[in-house]
Amino acid sequence: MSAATIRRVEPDAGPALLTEIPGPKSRELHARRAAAVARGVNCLVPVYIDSAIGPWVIDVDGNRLLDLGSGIGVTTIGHGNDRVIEAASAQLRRFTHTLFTVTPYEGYIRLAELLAAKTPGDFVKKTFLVNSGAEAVENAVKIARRHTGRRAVAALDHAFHGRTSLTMAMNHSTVPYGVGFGPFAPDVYRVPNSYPYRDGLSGAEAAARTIAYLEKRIGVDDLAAIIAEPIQGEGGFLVPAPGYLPALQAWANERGVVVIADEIQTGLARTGTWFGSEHFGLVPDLVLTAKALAGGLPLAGITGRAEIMDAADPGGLGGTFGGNPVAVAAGIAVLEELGTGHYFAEADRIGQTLRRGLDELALRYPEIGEIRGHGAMQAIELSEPGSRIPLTGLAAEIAGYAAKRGVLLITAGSDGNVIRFLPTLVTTDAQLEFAIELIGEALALHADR
Ligand code: PLZ
Repeated sequence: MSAATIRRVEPDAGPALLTEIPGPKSRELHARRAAAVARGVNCLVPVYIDSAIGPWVIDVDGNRLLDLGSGIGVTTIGHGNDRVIEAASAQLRRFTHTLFTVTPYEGYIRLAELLAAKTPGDFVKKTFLVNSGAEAVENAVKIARRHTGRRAVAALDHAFHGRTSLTMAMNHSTVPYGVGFGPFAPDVYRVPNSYPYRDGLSGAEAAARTIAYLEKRIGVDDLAAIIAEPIQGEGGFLVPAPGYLPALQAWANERGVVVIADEIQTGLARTGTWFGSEHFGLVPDLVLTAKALAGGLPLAGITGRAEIMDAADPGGLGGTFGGNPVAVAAGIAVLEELGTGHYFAEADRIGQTLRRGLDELALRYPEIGEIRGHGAMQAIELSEPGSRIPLTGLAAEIAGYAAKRGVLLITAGSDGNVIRFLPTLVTTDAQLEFAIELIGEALALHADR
């Protein structure tokens, strides 16, 4: 089925399967992949994609699947958004590369202006553009170190910040992200986070615990920055207790420690606001964007207080492809599209629909320990009934069941026991309800066993 045909399907339509999942053509490609692609590159769903539009991906066997992961939160405004396609195509025809640090172009400046306007905080901001989330984290750390003259960086338990040498050392889970890849970057410390479902602490209590670690294990004199995802993504959509993030911020602000918000998964309308920080009253010094920023083209940004961003000397920041003109054109189009406003309401609607359906499911299945999130970033944590012990395996089982029925769901959680929803903001209620029904069926099958 072509993208043009898909555009005409009824808005509330469900998946349309022509073959079993994965189909014969996908299976053939999967065999070729095994021979050609490195084993360390994982594959969650061995379904090979031919085209994508709105909330749909269409595979090489002609199956139309509902994409509730958006490539881990990237195609937030939907696959194949017209404004993004037109902007990127036009730029593709004008020029594809000059290197902003050699001969610059306006788009980079325009995107920097837009990011300064939309990120939290009413102060003068500047931006630096790179290619990936991990690269944004790396550069935020570089800038914070140069600004403070201090060396240590604190990341939170259950954090995920990337796969480069520095960011690998910042992740909670060394398995699988770091195993065998050491030695790890020094001066990176992990400190306790706020995980209300498991620690039962209030925001103030959790912050006091984190601060005690910062003061004792690192020492303020050496601490350049603390980095936090407002809602921890790969860690399982951990929503911190109210007051936790502002308390950390207040502590850091008083001591000249740079506060970095990793908004790579939470940013850009995903949670119903421009940035996840807004739900928690967090005003970071530096905000990191990637994923949804350019609607699928590789682009990431570090945006923050001008005096911090300007700490690096001319030539200290750069990279061949950072702020690529085509990606930047797409980025501007995404921000303009989000500026139309209706996406924020859609994220709220999606959150409410998911909550309603999942709450109902939780009444029937005690394995659903907690439902949490904001807007179109929701998750369920699966625990042994009657306890908070992670139920490993079931999340993958549910995702596998849903995939066979044409719904792509992704898992998360340091223990792999979380199902996360990151739907495109053009997903309808009926489509979400269908997905929840499938989760119910998978849970019923599990209970029967
Ligand atoms: N910070 C909060 O979620 C990327 C990882 C996919 P890159 N998360 C998806 C995988 O298997 O590697 C992520 C994130 C947060 C940083 C990153 C890293 O962003 O663009 O993947 O480098």
